[in-house]
Amino acid sequence: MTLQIDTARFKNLALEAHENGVWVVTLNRPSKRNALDIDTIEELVDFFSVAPRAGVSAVVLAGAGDHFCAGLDLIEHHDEDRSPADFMHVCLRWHEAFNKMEYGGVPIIAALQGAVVGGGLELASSAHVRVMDETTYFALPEGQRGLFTGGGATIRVTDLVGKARMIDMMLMGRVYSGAEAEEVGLAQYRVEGSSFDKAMELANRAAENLPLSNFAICSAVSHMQNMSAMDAAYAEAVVAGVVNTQPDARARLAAFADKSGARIRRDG
Ligand code: 1HE
Repeated sequence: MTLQIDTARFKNLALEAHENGVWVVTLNRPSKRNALDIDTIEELVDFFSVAPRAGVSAVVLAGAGDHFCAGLDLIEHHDEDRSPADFMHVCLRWHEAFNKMEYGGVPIIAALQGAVVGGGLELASSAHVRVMDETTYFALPEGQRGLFTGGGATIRVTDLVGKARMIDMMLMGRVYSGAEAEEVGLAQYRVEGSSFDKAMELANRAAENLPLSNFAICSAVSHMQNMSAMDAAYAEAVVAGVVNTQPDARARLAAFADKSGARIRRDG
């Protein structure tokens, strides 16, 4: 059963379907530096709930304008004057969206420019691959704003950079950019040109893999991180049992056997 994505329902996200089932999902409130209000979060939940069953082979996640994302919509948060319970529920919706991304099985490549801060970094860290350019910078300014991360940074950003750097980023408002940001693990690719073009190239490359392989890579690895080593090894065997015997893989294995399949070379 293949679901349809009703693009007309989306207002804060711009959606574009490209060839090979690659979709571009763009945060589209550049005048607000793509700050994440509750409507944007709900649209992310909607899109990433349907994408795995709608033939989406890969996603490029981008932000319109000069900045990827300024994090939580601070104006909405100020105006709503939320109770602790209200904000807990807001955070649970963020988790719903970001878990759908990380565990959904569809490769997500984030194209980052300008500010990737606060909740914007939480969003970016829910993607599977991050591409930065020379304008990109990362920070967690929550501490300075009298706030705390609520969209999964304590888990995902800590996974990327380690606990000591995470605490330093939050305490000091430390900003990472350039080679240093790449070295600490905030992005896997850094380009001089357009991060979007590179992200498209990577998304198209991932889309050449069989969908079931990509599903396993972009869900099983994350699930296994949450398991004991014994359980993860067992789950890996079960996933490999399903993926590595898929009928669609036979042609690729046959191509290796008859020597027409590509060999892995040092220069890629
Ligand atoms: C916003 C937001 C926002 C901009 N919420 N409206 N996040 C932050 O602490 C980042 C806050 N934003 C900034 O530091 C800067 O805006 C930027 C570095 C991202 C961009 O600077 P700049 O000079 O290009 O833009 P600007 O003039 O600051 O803002 C332009 C407009 O965007 C302006 O609106 P306008 O109607 O007055 O034109 C800003 O109000 C609006 N804007 N950022 C709402 N964040 C689940 S917990 C997560 C916790 C967090 O994410 S804490 C938030 C961290």
